Amino acid sequence: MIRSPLPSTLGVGILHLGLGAFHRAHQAAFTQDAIAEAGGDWGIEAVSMRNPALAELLNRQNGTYSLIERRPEGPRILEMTVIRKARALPGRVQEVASRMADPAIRIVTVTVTEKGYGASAERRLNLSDPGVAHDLLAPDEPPQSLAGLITAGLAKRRTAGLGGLTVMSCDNLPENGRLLGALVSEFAEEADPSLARWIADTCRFPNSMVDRITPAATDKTFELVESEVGKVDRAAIETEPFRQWVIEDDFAGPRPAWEEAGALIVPDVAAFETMKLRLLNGSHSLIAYLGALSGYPAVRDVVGDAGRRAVVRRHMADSAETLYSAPGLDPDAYADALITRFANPAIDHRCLQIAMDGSQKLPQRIFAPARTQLDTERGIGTFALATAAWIKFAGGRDDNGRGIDLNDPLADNIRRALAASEDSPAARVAAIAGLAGLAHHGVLDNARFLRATVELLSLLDRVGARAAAAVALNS
Ligand code: CS2
Repeated sequence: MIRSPLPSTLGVGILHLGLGAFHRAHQAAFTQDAIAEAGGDWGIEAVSMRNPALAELLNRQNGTYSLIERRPEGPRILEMTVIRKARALPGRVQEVASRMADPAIRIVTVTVTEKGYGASAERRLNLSDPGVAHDLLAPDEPPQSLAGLITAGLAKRRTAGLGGLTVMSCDNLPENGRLLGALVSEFAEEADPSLARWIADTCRFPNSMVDRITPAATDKTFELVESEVGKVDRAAIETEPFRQWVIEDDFAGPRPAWEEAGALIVPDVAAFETMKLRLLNGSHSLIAYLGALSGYPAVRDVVGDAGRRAVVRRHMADSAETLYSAPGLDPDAYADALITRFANPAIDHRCLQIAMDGSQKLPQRIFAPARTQLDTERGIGTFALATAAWIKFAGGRDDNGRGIDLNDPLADNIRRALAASEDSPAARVAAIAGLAGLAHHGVLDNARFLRATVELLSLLDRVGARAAAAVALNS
């Protein structure tokens, strides 16, 4: 195990919301390395949004955990000590909000996944989100939505007479910082217009592109740490060696020297972000649905199959056509490197993990680039395949008739819509196209896209994912 180089006296400078595996493998690792290189009291206080047991577990370990980098030639285990304290949000919302009024805290980072934002298809507060609805209807009760929590924290900061904060989204959403800033501003405007003005004047919401493939920890993760490090660590996680962080240079105050840890601090992240969302995440979703339908457990199994790998590579090539060029970006080399990362034999990234929350992921991963392909009259085959495979997956049965448990915030509406359309592929596609809250960018209103999706869905029904993928490749 590689020991942490951080001093035990390290102070806290960052409040992080969302203590999942991804944060512990990504921002925590960059921040630990940045402090090791350049110093600064940038320890992290991390908030578990739903899981108090995880916060308790980490606190029992003084915030330390093992990070396993799964390299094809063998694992490397790092001791992580950058998280100085963990907190649990449930039942302690005001306490967490108050942490934003600590002068030592200069940055709030956020990883709450796509659905955690409570945003509508129009990127405004989603009034059908129970947390958002609660906060708007009961402004005197502790907030339940992300925007409500951040607004409450910023209100306390203003009352304490402190300067503004940098609030940085690290989720896989287009213009993630702009989105979070807009939601907070909309919320603050409702609560107190003068607060909204203070936020606009003093706080910053930079966009950032984050990347590190991080499967959920399993018993194998814990067994490896126990045998290599000699202690039980149920907060251990594993990740790939690769990592990338591109951050918009827009801060309200100081920040860690993340560039010393390899992050890129740039004026505009859009080109990096679009490439990553469409090539990596878009392909991930395609792989996840094809894999889950034909019973492949993990991403590496799907790209290990030559036929399916060819479909995925084609999807990357077609997605690359939708990007605008920027200095330093090479989508072709990026795509080749992605295939190698996906095939990493040491990473067991479950298709079902990626397949969840499709209604929140497909808009930016599949529908937005498909829109560009339609507008420029280019190939849409693999985009329609991903859409059809998602619809088939959402129907709840794989190619061998085994049940699939749909995990999606719109699951009830999706199930209802599909149940009403019986077995007809055209009716199922139409039902999904009509789903309230699905940001399909007009793609599911387009005759050419609909035709291709219906055709592929009926192929998936008749011959399964393997044969349908071969047809899409040759279309
Ligand atoms: C994945 C991402 O679960 C998913 O939807 O596509 O978590 C992906 O592994 C990361 O964005 C990689 O950086």
